[in-house]
Amino acid sequence: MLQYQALNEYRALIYARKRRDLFVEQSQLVCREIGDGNLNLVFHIADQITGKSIIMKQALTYARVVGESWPLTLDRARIESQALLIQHSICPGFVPKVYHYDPIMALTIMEDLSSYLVMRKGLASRVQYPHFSRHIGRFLARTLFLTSDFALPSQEKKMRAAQFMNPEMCKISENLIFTDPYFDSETNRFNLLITDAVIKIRDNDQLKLEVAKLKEGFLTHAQALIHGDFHTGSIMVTEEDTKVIDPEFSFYGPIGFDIGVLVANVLLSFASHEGHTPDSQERTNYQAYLLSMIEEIWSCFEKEFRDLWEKESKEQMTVIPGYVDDYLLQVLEDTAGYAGCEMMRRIIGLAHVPDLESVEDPNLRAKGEQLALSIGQQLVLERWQVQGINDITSRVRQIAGL
Ligand code: SR1
Ligand code: MG
Repeated sequence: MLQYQALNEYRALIYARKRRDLFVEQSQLVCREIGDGNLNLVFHIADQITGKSIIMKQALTYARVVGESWPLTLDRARIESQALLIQHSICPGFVPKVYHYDPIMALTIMEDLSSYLVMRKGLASRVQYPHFSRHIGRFLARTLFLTSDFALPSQEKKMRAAQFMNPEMCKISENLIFTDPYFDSETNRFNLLITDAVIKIRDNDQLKLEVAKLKEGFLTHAQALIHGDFHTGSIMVTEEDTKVIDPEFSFYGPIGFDIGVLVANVLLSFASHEGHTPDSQERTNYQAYLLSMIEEIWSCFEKEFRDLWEKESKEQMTVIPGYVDDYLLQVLEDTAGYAGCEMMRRIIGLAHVPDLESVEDPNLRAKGEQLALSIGQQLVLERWQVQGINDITSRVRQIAGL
């Protein structure tokens, strides 16, 4: 194709059929558009004869969730395919394989993960994943440490940061996470039953000052190539396996942002069980599991990160006693702060999470939403007191009355 054109199922099928590296001439392809995200088209294409299948993801020129009135850069498809390649080289098996990238069509063909479940859905059904925390802690440590100044020569790191300048996608996060929720912005929407809580947040100057500081860190702290949208809808799981998808928001940003967004989304699931799981024993058991998951993610991340610091560091200053402890404490503070921001914006901003949206009874939903807002505020305000991951989880227990 010489010119960008948005695909439909028929055109996607024709495109795939031409790729002889993927499908043979006799293949009988079927194609379904399966995208349910906020931004892109996602086609599942399978050969009925061999059973071989692929995913074809195409960026639209606008945000799908809003429509053509919200134009959006096609460059996000390049960012995503290049980030996937880097993540694959650093942490093989933890991201889908990329088979083909077409810059003109803003399209990536990648491994089909249909046998995996979106993590968010698994958590909604109270599934426990025995290997998940270890996998994701390792993924975070490796992708973040090995793209940082500690592992890359100074010039190469700066070239990478330039390669992953992602201004339009960053601007979305700057607005939707760190700005709009704190003003009467027209993009906001929320359950009217929590209006009082929303007004209190907008009137809380101390909270807004802390959010402003976190926003500044997001804007300026180019620590590592972060995923940039590391919620539980960006992770696919089986009982045995974990894959991270969708790094179209990737850029050089603060390490604690990725960990914080993940922690927030586990906590949003925690809050949603106030509405989804009426049996209190069942609810508290699963909520306790979610908190232990957060503790394990952090401890696996920390262990692997310290290991890499010791064995893979190319930065001379990393031998200074106490540096790694100091660095990880700052990452933990950021994790708490960014988790708090992500929790609040998912309740009162534009982009909500299905975990809570699917609670039909507005009163029950409000209960979960209020809990999420309380946790979010405390994480932002009290992040300076956090010394270890247990300080975060015990605070959540206290707020939830567990
Ligand atoms: C218009 S985009 C809204 C949200 O969807 C993405 O997944 C990001 O989380 C973004 O903030
Ligand atoms: Mg996404």
